[in-house]
Amino acid sequence: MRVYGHPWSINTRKTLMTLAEKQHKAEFSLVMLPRGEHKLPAHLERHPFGKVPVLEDDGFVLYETRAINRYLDSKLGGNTLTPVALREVARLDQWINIADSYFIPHAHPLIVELVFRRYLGGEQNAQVIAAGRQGMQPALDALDSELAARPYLAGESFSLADIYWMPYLEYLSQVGEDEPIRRRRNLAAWWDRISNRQTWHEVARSGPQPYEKDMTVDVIEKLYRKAS
Ligand SMILES: N[C@@H](CCC(=O)N[C@@H](CS)C(=O)NCC(=O)O)C(=O)O
Repeated sequence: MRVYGHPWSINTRKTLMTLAEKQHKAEFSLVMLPRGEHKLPAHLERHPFGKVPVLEDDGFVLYETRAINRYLDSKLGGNTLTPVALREVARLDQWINIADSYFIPHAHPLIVELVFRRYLGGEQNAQVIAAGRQGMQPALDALDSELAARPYLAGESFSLADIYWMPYLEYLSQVGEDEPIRRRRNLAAWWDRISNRQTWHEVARSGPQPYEKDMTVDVIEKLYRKAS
């Protein structure tokens, strides 16, 4: 089994976290997004839209993070990340859709400015930052009120829905944008609970990070290219 992706990529991290929870070590092939490798023919053959991650499993090639993670969860042992109960499955889908519709459209541009702008070139856009900060508040309110009722988004156990939110909250926390998380009690408790999982430390807190001072993209290339 092989994952094509980049260790800093938000969507790659969702898949790496799923694999970590399933206690499965896949091969990793670095796709250097900062060098545009995701738009080269070799990668477009795997993913016609030129994105990461892509999963390859014994000749079966799959792209789109949600589909990949569902596949991994069904196929592999380890923790079960999809509930069985009808209403918990519905909640899982609901919270992934809420992220897609009401959170990511605001949080992602904010993270691009605060974390990735320095690798993309150009100046930070203050308007995008302000709009992102403001725009993500209703989704954080909804999270906070929902998490008053249960420990995880789908129900009593950690699931693919929780994983879906993690990379955004991680980057926001690491660049000092954690006040909106901290001031919401249930959200803060949930974030502490899920981000302190050993698996998350392995996926998102070990190795070089894009928000570190003096970090360059070459560091990742040197580290992962020889392993690819
Ligand atoms: N809908 C896709 C989105 C994947 C995606 O946007 N990946 C980002 C990295 S987190 C990417 O490849 N960006 C490169 C680009 O858009 O050019 C999925 O869920 O896998």
